[in-house]
Amino acid sequence: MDVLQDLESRGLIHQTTDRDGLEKHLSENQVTLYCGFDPTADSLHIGHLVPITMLKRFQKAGHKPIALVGGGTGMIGDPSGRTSERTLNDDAVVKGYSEQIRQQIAKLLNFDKGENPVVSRNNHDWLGSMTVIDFLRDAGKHFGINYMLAKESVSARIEQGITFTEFSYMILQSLDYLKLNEQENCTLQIGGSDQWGNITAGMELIRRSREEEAEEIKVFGLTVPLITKADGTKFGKTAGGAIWLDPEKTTPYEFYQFWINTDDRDVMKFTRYFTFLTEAEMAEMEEEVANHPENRLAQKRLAEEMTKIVHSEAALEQAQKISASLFTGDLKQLSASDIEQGFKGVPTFAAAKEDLGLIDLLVNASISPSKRQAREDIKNGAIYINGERQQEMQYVVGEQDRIDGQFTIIRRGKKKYFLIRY
Ligand code: 545
Repeated sequence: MDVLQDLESRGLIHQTTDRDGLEKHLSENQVTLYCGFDPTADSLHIGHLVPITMLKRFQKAGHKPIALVGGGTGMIGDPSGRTSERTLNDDAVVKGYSEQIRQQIAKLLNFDKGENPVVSRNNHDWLGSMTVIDFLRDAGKHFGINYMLAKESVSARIEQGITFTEFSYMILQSLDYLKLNEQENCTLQIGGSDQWGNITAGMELIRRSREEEAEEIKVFGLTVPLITKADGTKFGKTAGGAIWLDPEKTTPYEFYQFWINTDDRDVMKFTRYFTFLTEAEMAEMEEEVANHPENRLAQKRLAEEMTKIVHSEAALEQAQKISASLFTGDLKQLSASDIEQGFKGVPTFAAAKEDLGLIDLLVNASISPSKRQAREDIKNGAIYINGERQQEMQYVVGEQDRIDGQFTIIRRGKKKYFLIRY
């Protein structure tokens, strides 16, 4: 199966320019393609995984992907898909984010490894030193104002307002495509559906500025769909915010749990979008969802694949261990690092490493509202220390209850957890 057919069967193609021409182009050539990422934050989130894995799919099919970090464009701000003007980030902030984003993509795509490695470029290298005279003479002359006004990214903002800065953004992205086309024979740009206008603008600039050249220049664009969910809510957002790829912002356990919680109606779609599983493997999963949805095997498989791709085998094992412990309530084998991940966001009480009566601890840590209630809770068997019920009224919480010397986990009732941190 050729790469476009694979992408199509996975539902990964939203739009392409000249579909038949692109198919031919990809079957006859080793194609250099690129996707750009602006450093607007210090981390990518799971929404960015589709275009990133897309670069990998092309690489696996023998083509040559470029991951472009927008160190230059990130200084300006893409109006595409946004209803209001962005605030500009400082030079140093953009530089810092660029490096963080580059490293993140490097980890996912193994830069410079193998026969047709993914390579990275930073458009600050050419946009940063371009003079305003060159910009207006060489690039600006190829862009009619009517053409620019008709672009969705601009027309959608006319009422709200758009500055000349953001209005000009499409020219910068177009210059990148021209640059990569001239210097590296890049002939395909990919991106999310919000990037269609910028991608086609770049193709237009290439055609116009290289029209005198003998051979006919063929360039293409391809966009991936926006990810939607069956229940209509936004993909990739939870009550706690975005699901980041940075393990410091979203722990591998939280990341794993996010995929575990996928709706039955979405699980196969996401598996097709995000993983590299084969048709046969996915057919098996699909049967599981249809016949034994209660086992959630498809969700488990998706969560496993994604945690391995984004984090590591070791991170996956840890996430599974934490999940199993929390499910069974058996918390004894958890390490301090497991607890740190698994109990992020749980009410935490800082205590000194001293013996303390259980009743006092429950009140001090606001686990029970009063001493009377604390006694009641203990008597009723509602209090668990590190997963074990404690019904002794005079129990003293001490050294033996400190996991790795750092934590005691208290549970009140069925699933209200509290953390004592020493
Ligand atoms: C810059 C210069 C180019 C080509 C592309 C660009 C970037 C492009 C853009 N893309 C988005 C983006 O988001 C921030 C990521 C890092 C925190 O704004 N103008 O940079 C997203 N992109 C991936 C997909 C996207 C898009 O990186 O294309 O659709 C999201 O899925 O929004 O020469």
